[in-house]
Amino acid sequence: MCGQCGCDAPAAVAAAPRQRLELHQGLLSRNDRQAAHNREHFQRHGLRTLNLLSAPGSGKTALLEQLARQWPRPPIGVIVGDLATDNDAQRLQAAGARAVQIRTGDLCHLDAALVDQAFAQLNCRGMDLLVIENVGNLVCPAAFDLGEQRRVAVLSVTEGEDKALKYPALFKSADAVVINKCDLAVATGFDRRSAMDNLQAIAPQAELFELSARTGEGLDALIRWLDAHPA
Ligand SMILES: Nc1nc2c(ncn2[C@@H]2O[C@H](COP(=O)(O)OP(=O)(O)OP(=O)(O)O)[C@@H](O)[C@H]2O)c(=O)[nH]1
Ligand SMILES: [Zn+2]
Ligand SMILES: [Zn+2]
Ligand SMILES: [Zn+2]
Repeated sequence: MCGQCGCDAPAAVAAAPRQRLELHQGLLSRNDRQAAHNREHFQRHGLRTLNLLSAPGSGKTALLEQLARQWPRPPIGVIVGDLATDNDAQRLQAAGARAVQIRTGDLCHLDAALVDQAFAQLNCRGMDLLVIENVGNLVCPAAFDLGEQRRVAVLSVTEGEDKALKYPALFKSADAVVINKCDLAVATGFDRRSAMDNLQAIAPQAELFELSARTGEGLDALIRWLDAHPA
């Protein structure tokens, strides 16, 4: 895990519980100020903004490749965080998105300051949708507001039905949950009813979309939801 969210900072580890709490709260309040700045910045540019979160490999980039092709007013913008490679930005650019990669090194989530730096590199003229693809991780990204309007969590059928129960903070903070890889649901024996019950128990506020980023089936409903919420 990383130092910035406090999960393994030496000072945090050595500190007494109360000091550890204060260190963590200090980091988050600094992030919240930067996030408020980002939010104003995005609004001035007339951008709808999403923070896309999931475990590694759930299909965030695959979903955005389809969205880049099908969004009614292309191009979309993407800020994408990964520990070590530019692979996702290259895939997204090939799909027609304007993509900026943030290489986080050993940092296991994006924070608002990293997003602000990346946004400065993005040409957002003529763009009305900006998606921030977070680092694949179901834990600490949930604690960091990036200045987005909405959060979308992705859960793929290959991960099992209980992820919302195991990682409630992320799912509780989501405005929408995408169940991805539905083309594999039968092959993996995905228990749809159980997954829906778990999501309903943890995240009753979230809109649900079932789709396949591979085939594009079901993406139209997500696009309608995004389109219905202006910047
Ligand atoms: N069958 C199937 N495969 C999918 C689907 N969506 C993604 N995949 C595959 O799943 C793998 C991971 O997809 P990515 O889009 O790289 O996942 P990601 O969430 O962006 O991964 P990280 O950025 O590493 O966290 C790739 O091999 C994709 O082709 C889907 O809907 N169906
Ligand atoms: Zn990705
Ligand atoms: Zn972290
Ligand atoms: Zn700024």
